[in-house]
Amino acid sequence: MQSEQLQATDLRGKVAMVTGASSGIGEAIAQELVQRGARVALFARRENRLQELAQRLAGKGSDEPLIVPGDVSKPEDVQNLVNQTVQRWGKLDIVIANAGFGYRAPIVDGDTQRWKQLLDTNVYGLLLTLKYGVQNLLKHGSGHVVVTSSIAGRSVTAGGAVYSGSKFAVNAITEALREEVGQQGIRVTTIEPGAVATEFAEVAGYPPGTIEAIKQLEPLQAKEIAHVVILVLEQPGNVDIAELTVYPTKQTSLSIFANAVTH
Ligand code: NJP
Repeated sequence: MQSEQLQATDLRGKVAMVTGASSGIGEAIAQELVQRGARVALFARRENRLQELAQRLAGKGSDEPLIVPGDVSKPEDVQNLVNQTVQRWGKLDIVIANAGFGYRAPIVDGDTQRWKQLLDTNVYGLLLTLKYGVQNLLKHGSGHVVVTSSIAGRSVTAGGAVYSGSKFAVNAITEALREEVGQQGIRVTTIEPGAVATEFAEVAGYPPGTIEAIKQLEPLQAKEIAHVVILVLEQPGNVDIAELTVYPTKQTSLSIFANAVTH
């Protein structure tokens, strides 16, 4: 029997915006996209890190990346990202909503400023990215949204109320979006990674014991998550991988985080 050739999505010439592109998973996704010929707008607060990445990517793809510094929790910054991307390349095909950070503490000890900053970034910032990004995808009746959630969006341990709570919200928001725009040809995917070796643990302020425990798990590399994202994006246009959980093989639960409190 002759096997039919599947029509993979070609990323060459696609226009993508990546939030949280200044390090870790977002940086790795941007890199993989550029190497496959996509045109990529890089967004995060640390402009110097975006410039360093753009320099490293120079000559590797079809076009130089666009650098748009900004804070994902500010509507005007996210609108600026979308506007600049569309102005430069005339369209938007792929939204990678990835900016986020972690925090752990029992609720009664919680730092209310950190709570607010985390929810503003992980939840409100995601909503802004989806609102302004997807408005543009809808104009063309096609496109793909990939959201970085977490295994912490599927289960919770003591100390994880706010981070897990934010990622449960991310999963709900992303699923609602899929139901809202699927009929209009827009694919929506939630990626839920386990531990990934990025700046995440340091930014979250995990204690040394937790950082060591993560190392023992042989955490995923950012590039490995980026490869999963590429796999999802390259599916034929009628295939939407809605949700993917990706663990380091040795991570079988969230228990290593149970006693971790941000310092
Ligand atoms: O962490 P990191 P990851 N406005 O710290 C940006 C999820 N995740 O790559 O603004 C705009 O290397 C920040 O940029 P900057 C996690 O929840 C991770 O691991 O310059 N951007 C940087 O580029 C998050 O959603 C693990 O500081 C803002 C990026 O976000 C995603 O993966 C496990 C921003 C963070 O890069 C990427 O995190 C898991 C703002 N207000 C889920 N605030 C893991 N690593 O183990 C932050 O399950 N950024």
